[in-house]
Amino acid sequence: MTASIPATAPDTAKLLAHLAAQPVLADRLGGSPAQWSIHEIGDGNVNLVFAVRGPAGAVCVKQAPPFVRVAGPKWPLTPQRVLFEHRALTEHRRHAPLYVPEPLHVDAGEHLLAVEYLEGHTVLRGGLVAGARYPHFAEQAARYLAHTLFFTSDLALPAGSKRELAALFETNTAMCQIMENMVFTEIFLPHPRNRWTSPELDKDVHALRQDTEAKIAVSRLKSRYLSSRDALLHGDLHTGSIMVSASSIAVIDQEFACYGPMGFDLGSLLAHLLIAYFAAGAHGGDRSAQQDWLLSTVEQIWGGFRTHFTDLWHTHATGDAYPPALFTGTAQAALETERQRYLDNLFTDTVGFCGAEIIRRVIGFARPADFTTITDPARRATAERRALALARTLLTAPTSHRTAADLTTTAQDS
Ligand code: SR1
Ligand code: MG
Repeated sequence: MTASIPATAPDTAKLLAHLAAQPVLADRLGGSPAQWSIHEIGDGNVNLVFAVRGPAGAVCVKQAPPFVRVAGPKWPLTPQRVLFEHRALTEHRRHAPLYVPEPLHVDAGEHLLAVEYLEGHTVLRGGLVAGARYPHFAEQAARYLAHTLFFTSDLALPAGSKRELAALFETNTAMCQIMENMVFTEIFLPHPRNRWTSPELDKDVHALRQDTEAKIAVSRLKSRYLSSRDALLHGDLHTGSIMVSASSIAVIDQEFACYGPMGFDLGSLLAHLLIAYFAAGAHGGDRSAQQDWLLSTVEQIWGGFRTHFTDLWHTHATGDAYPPALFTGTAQAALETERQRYLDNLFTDTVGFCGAEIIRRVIGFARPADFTTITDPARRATAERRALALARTLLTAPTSHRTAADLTTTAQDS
């Protein structure tokens, strides 16, 4: 991001006083507030994030200003977003406790959320930009996705519980609107928030604005995002929303959580791994081993997700969709065929959403550090143009990608 951070000095003394009044936080930090330290550590676009340390431990505190952090007060945004994040953390942690941090405290009035401090973890995107690989990441991400999406869907939840849960997220309107505008609409228009590598990509951006086939395809996906209530999504699952260590991952930043199409989360994560793949080729030095790992990670995430999701459907089909009572005896084979058709359709959705997310990260407001840290504009534009070429193909021809290997082959050929 090149936008400047507004000069709003956070009132850290007030924040510490608030934390001190919460026994769960005061106990975790230990000692007295005079012994606590507080540092702003956030690098995201939307909120302030603080590391608070005491003699006994640390907590991570997120504070939502009533505007978008990197834009300042000229872009107001509801500070109630921390409530939706807390709800999603709580729900997703029930289903994937190994991969979702513990929420410790939320305060609607102060617009702050405290979660466990993830000692020894760094933001995945930062690691990828530095050239790192994480051998366990694909398996952990696949399990996280399978568990959070399956257990919040109609395959696992009785209809009444599912509707009640979905209703808790139905009014995360302001955050969903950001996605509706930024992912599916603004980038195809001459919107003032759009940014790209100019003048190198000017013609590409102009071509996209005239690209009716792409606009139909992205509008079809927007309609899915607006109308689907398939599962509780993270809603913004990029590599800046995942903390990693050598052996574990923790998925953070659930403020965009909503019920929606499962392919939105899957496609977003794959998009950012592919963005890292293209960027790695332009950072300088030999990054071929990392690039191979990134493509293999894309394939392993989809493959692992498909396996785990199918297994859960076999073992935990406690929801009202596909009632097991209808599929006894020989009908079980037909149900198995239907499961595979369901997952094939989900992959088609995933491919399309992946394309949409890549495009908006090349020419939209929230450009990722993978690209923006490439200092040579010509090299950056080459990487971004390859990403755009892949993205357009995914967006307009999702069904010609039947497997994750098809997807990575198209990436290599782009
Ligand atoms: C207001 S900017 C919104 C984007 O930045 C965040 O990092 C999210 O990814 C979101 O899409
Ligand atoms: Mg975020």
